[in-house]
This record gives sequence, C-alpha cells and structure tokens, in this order.
Amino acid sequence: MTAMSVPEQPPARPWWSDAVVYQVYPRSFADSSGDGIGDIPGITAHLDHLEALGVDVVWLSPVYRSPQDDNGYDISDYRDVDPTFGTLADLDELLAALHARGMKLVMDLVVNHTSDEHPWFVSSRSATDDPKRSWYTWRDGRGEHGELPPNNWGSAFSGPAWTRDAASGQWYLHLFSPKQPDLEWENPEVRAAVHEMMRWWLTRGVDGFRMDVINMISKVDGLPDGVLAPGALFGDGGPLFRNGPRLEEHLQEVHREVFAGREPAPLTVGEMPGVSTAQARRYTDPANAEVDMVFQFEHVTIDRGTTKWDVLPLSWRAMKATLGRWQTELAETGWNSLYWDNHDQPRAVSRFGDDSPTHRVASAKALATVLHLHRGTPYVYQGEELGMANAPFTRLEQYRDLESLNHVHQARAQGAEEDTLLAQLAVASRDHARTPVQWTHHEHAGFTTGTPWIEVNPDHVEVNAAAQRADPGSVFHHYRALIALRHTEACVVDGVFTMLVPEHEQLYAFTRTTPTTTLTVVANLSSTAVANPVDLAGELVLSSLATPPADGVLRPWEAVVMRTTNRDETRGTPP
Ligand code: TEU
Repeated sequence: MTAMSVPEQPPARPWWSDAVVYQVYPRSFADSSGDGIGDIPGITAHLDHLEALGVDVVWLSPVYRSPQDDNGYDISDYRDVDPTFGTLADLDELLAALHARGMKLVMDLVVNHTSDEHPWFVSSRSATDDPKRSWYTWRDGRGEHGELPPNNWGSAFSGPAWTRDAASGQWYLHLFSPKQPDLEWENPEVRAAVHEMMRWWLTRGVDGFRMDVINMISKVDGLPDGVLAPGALFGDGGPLFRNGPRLEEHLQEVHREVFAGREPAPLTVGEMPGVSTAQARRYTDPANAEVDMVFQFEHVTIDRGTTKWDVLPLSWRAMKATLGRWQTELAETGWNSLYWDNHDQPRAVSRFGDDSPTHRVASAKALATVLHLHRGTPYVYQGEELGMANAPFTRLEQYRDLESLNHVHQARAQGAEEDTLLAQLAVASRDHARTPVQWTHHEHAGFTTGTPWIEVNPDHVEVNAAAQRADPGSVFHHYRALIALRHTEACVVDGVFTMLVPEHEQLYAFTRTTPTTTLTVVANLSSTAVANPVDLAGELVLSSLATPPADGVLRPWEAVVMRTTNRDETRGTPP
C-alpha cells in the first residue's frame, strides 16, 4: 500500500488488484464421503491449507448438476449442486467458511453451452416449433438430404461441431462435446435467463464468476465454413466463433444487468482462448464495463504445433516474447491472468520445469517466482503449490478425460499406433492436472478412503502437503512467501515491467519499478549452471535455493528476487 506521506491518494484500486486466486477442481481435491470422488465438504475440511498458503480467492470449477460428460462443464441445472459433490447447503457452508477466513469464492460460469440433458435443451430438441427451439443453434444440413453438417467446423473434442438429431433431421451446434450444445446468444430470452441465474448466485453470496470460453458466445452471421488446411479433417472455425461481432455488446449487457451497482464489485474473469492483446485491452478496459481480466492461452500454446497433441520443444525466448508482449501491451490499460497450470493443462513442473528428484523443488520454485512477479493476477492450480508432477501413466486405460479418449479413438481410426498415442497423452493429456491432490504419504495420498476415480500419482509418498507444510524449504512455503510478497510490496502489483536479456534461452530476467522500489527478478530456467550478466545489487528478498547467489553465475533453477530503494522525487516531506 502507498505510504501516508504521498501527497495525493492514488485512485482506489479494485479489491482484487493484489489478490491471488487458487483454483479448486472439486473432483480431484478431497473426498469426504469415501466414494472416490472429491466433494464440497472435502474442500471445506481443507481450508486451513488455503489459509496457510495465504490465497485471497477460490475459483471453484463447476459443481452444478451435471451428467459429468466433461466433469461438470456440461451443466443440466445451474441452480443446484450435483449429488456427486454434495448439496446446496454444503456449498453455502463452504462459502460461509471461506468468508469467515477472509477469502472469496468465484464460481465457474459455463454459459456458452449447457448439457444436452438440461431441460432447456430437452425441450429444444423435442419439436421444431417448441418455444425453446431457438435457444440453441439448429440448422438444416447440407447435401441432397441434409445428411452433411451445416458447415465444416470441428469440435474441440474431435469430430464435427454438429450433431444431427434423428427426430427432426436438423443439426445442432456444439463447439465441444455433443453433450454440450451451444446456447444461442442472439436470442434475448437466453441472455435474460443467464442474467437471472447469475443474479441468483450473487444474491446467494458468491463473489464473482470465471466465465468459461466466454469469447465464443457470439458467432459470425451465417456460420460460414472455416479455412480448411491441407490434410485437416475440419475447417478452422476459430476466427468465426471467437471474439465474434456481438461479444462486447453481450458482455456489457451482462455487466449492466448483473454487476452494476453491486458493492463490493464482483470479480469477473473471461476465459478467452485465441484473444489478442488488442482485444484483451478493450475487454478489460474499465471504461468499457465488460470483464475485469482475461484468462488467455498464448503462452500455453507456444510448445504446441497445429494441434495440442503435436508437441514441440519449449523455447524460453519465445515464452518471454509472448509473456513480455502481454506485459507491455496491457501496461496502461487492461489486466491479464498469470498461470502455468489449470485443470486443462499438464503440470508445469513437468512441462516447463524439471521433475527429476534433483531439480523438482528448485524448478517448481523458479517457475513460480517468475510468474508471480509479473503484473496481473496469479492463479495457483491445486497441487501446483506442492510441485505436483504429471501422472506416470503407461496404459490407455488409466486415462479418463473425454478429450484424450476421443483423440485416441479418432487417431486410431486414422491408423495411429498405440505407442504414439501414449507418448502424446503422456505429455499433453488434461488428466495430468486431474490426479488427486496429494495430502499425505498414506494410501491414496489421503485424498479418499475409497477407490479414487483416477489413479493417485505414486510420488505422493514424497510429494505431499503434510510433509511440505512442516518443511520451511518446501515448494509450499515458497508459494506462501510469493503470495505474501504481493500483499506487502506494492511494487509487485503496480511496478512497471521491463524485460532484461530477452534473447537469452535460459535466463528469465526482468525488473519491476515504482518511484520508490525496484525489484529485480533473475531465474535460470534450466538444469545447468549459467553465467549471469544481470546485476544482483540490493537486498535478497527471495530465492529458490537455500544458499545466497554467487557472483556471476546462477545454479540450475536458481531464481532470485532483489530489492533496491529508489530516490523518490515525487515524495513530499512527512507531516
Ligand atoms: O476450456 C476452454 C477450451 O478452449 C478448451 O478447448 C481447452 O483449451 C481444452 O481443454 C484444450 O485442451 C474450457 C474449460 O476450461 C474446459 O475444461 C472445458 O472442457 C471447456 O471449456 C468446455 O466447457
């Protein structure tokens, strides 16, 4: 916070400016009932862990009623909790317990699509003249008998983005699984129903929404074909359904109808694959009243080729170029989310770090240091604070995620070998994020007394929360220190970001500067020692290693944060 001696108070920052968000994927967090699936009482029972970590906001992945085709991202009732996870009363209890500890709760809002079992869709598909028909995107097929999909878009989970309904012969649009039909946002009744549901949750006391694929709600008129790359099965619909023509209008309407006038203002996070910095700046400019921050994907696609299964070597130069550009282009206006991990991404320590026993701890700490000292809002995905690694699965039967399983099915049909598929899943499957949180070294990592729905990583005997909370040198305590630093050091929130040595392949280095303070962050993001050209003057604030840095060289995965005090010409004389 700004010192009292500053002559003029800066404009009030929103409450979330110095907040750190922790994401809970309820299915894999903690099971209280013994059925092998995480649940809401399991979360409530572990709030000590979150409080000790020091996070401010919990983003809860979907717990609504759902057939669980996509683990809850297919909602059949927006105003109830799925019995898998508990009851509405359990959720109220979690909310009260979080509030009692000074934490906030942000719900996942999945309104690009519903489940095909949502009563709206059941009604919609029942007859072409049903009043809910126009709540979803129905079209006649192409071909002589309408036997071909209305356009060439592919779904994110393999196969076409359209499914033909036997009864009417028409096709409905689903950018994700056939069990996730897209809502038709052109229809004002749909929008009004979504607004009403959102107000209902805010009235219940939740503190905001993380809006799932919210930049896909407005599609280009006429739903034209996407460009078909040579050899591709489907056209690229992305440019036609992302950041579409009426997106900003819809977001502003949500803001007006749902958020305006509420104090404190709820937090809104727009999950937006394929958003540009220019778009992000507009969407998060407070003057436009759309969303508070974007959650974008550029930095988690740079080690991927044309599909997510096409894995390329990571270039830190490329990573710095993208994250650095987001820093610069949103410096004056706009706000970005900072993350390595979430429930859709493999584990950061395995993907960007080194999860071998020698380097796991230091590399997890180094990655966290770099990320948390950027400008924006950091997200910690459950288990990341323990340096949890990818699952060592060796058989297809161990995987659960529909995206992975559909890929296996489609690729096999095209002749892919099992070894190739296993190699792809071992690097890129979403299931790496979804193995149970490792609480203890005991059976099933203390996650459940039953049989876990997905196998626990056997490394839990070493890597677990109980051991790390007791060890001041653990990954957990490093995350705790980074989170605390954001709360106490205004420079982490406000400081101007300047990238250093941008061309260096191993070093990630930058400064953050305010009139009073400069933080210098230098990290060796590799498993070999490297010469350090950056001046490490000042006071050592944090390090990923137990011993202080030496002159001129950084050890493997050594990350240090230095602080210097600047002469502040603008400071007045203390009263
Ligand atoms: O994901 C958004 C998204 O674009 C997905 O395609 C994601 O990038 C995918 O996992 C790539 O591998 C959101 C949710 O985070 C995800 O869990 C859901 O499956 C998806 O939307 C549909 O609701």
